[in-house]
Amino acid sequence: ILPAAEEKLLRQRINLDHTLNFGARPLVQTMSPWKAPILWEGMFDPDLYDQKHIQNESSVALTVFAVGRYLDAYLNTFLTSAEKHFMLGLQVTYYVFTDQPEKVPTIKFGPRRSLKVIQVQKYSRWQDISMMRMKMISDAIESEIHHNCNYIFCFDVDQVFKGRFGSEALGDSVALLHAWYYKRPKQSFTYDRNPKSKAFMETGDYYYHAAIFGGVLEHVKDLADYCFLNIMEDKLNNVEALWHDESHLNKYFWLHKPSRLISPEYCWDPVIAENQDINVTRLVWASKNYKELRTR
Ligand code: 2GW
Ligand code: MN
Repeated sequence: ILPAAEEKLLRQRINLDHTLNFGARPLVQTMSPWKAPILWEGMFDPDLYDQKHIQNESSVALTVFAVGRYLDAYLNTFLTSAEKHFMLGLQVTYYVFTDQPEKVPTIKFGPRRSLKVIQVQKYSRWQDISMMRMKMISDAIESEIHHNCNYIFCFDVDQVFKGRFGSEALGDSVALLHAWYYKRPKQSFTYDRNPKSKAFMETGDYYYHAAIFGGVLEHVKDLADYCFLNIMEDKLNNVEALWHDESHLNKYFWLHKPSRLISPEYCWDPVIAENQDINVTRLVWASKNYKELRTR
């Protein structure tokens, strides 16, 4: 990296976490055993984070895949809602990966917000559509995204923004606590338990949801490369991890602890009745008609 670029990166990593109020949410865990903050509503001053990131010219890439029927089913709502809630005030570039570029909706974007389409092929197995995202994210970081952005967040498309999803979530390496598992005992975590798979793990810290992961480019590229490599090695050995890319992502974050965790307020499933911890829903799972979407 050039000295100027390096200096910029350093400036961008100015840390506001000493301003976090870890006691604001006594009923939930607000810090991991390795001292990474777990972000819950009430712990942070949103304006403080916004000011700092605007001042430091932080720029954010959002990647999302909309392949096959998922484009019509989800992309428009996803993007329209992101325009209302995702990283407002910062420079944002959406990278939409699709097999049907001509069908990407035309949306009126806010200032300093834009969209790029990256054409991808449609794998016939849905497991491959999901897993191959890791390869394409890595390639795009290397070829395009690093020119425009210093942070990246990778999203599933089958979700809708409902509230602020802001700059407090930016960090070196960011993982999401899975809405269904954040309160469950570790034995119930659905890690891959097959010793033949590279994703195999016996124990871990949390169960992370692959619907959102992010961080600075070099960390996310490392994660994507790691997952892709292990997915390919599994293919050579004729095995597939239980939850595909999500199993590999859980293994990666077990070996390389994330520096920042986001609570299920950042990705909630409204089907879950027990929701007393959820003071704000920032993003929710869209309802899914599995039969219609998954049969072909
Ligand atoms: C996926 C499953 C079945 C049929 C189609 C697809 C599909 C997914 C597709 O036809 N087109 C497509 O663009 N996708 C993309 O892959 C899309 O961005 C979608 O959000 C993402 C993951 O698939 P999804 O959302 O149906 O899977 P979930 O919600 O069960 O996700 C969790 O588990 C996955 C692995 O099985 C991934 O790790 C995902 O990140 C997790 O949230
Ligand atoms: Mn999903």
